[in-house]
Amino acid sequence: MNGFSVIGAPLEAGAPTRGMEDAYEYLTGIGMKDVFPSGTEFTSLDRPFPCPEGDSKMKYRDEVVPFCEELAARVGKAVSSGRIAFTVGGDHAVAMGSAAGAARVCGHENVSVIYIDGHTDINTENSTVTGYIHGMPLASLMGLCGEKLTLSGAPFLLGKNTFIIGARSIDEGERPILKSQGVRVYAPEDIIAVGTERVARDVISSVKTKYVHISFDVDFLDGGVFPATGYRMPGGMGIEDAKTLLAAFSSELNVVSADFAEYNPHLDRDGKCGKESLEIIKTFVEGSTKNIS
Ligand SMILES: [Mn+2]
Repeated sequence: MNGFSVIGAPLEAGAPTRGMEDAYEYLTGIGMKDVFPSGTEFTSLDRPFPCPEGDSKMKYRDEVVPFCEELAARVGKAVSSGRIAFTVGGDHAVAMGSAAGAARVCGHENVSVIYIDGHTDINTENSTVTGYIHGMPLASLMGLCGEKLTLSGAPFLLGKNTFIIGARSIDEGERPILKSQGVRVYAPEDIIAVGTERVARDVISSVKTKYVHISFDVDFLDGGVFPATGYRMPGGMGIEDAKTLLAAFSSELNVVSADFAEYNPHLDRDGKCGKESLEIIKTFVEGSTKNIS
């Protein structure tokens, strides 16, 4: 790869809470551009035009899906020109678009997704409890959702190339999907048992594809450590764990695109989580820079 394209993805219709839409603008305001090397492109998608909630099993589908199509096109364009596409969400439904964009360029059987998240995000419109699309991006990418929740050209991802790290909230309806697709899941207790570095090694040696997409949701972090997100949950990991994983993956794998999702600056009263977000992003950038020529 020869540089970075940072893409703002101001989407919040995929989630029940408001405010993630402003993350790109907020992080830019506190110095995100300084975290990336000179020559980095910075662009943002426009906010989606508000649509009615619609089908209760795929809320705001008419807002989320076209937005993700556009994001996929932007990410695809960056990756095909040799740039690492770094998507700043937005709610985690953005992964439906960003990973699809990478897979369209690289080939769906050639991309692994490392999904660092407190949830497994593999619901379909049939299994969902909440109806919000940010709980469905992995299922959509694998082509397990119906036509209305599927971007053109799917499937974009195989279960055997999918690794979820940090999940501690798994819906009953997601368990059979994870199992049948052969997705590997590392819960916080699995990480604590062997250490974060060991989990990083294990995932790196298990990746069999030429290309990798990394998707980071801030609710991987413990809700007490990082409260600036809509779904605060206890039992999560720490900032250092996030850095350890991102440093290892970005420097040792051929990462073509990545997401940073679900940071909500409106819930960040003292600005601490914003600063930590930049630290986490910086770790990824420094690791990836080793692979840039
Ligand atoms: Mn998520």
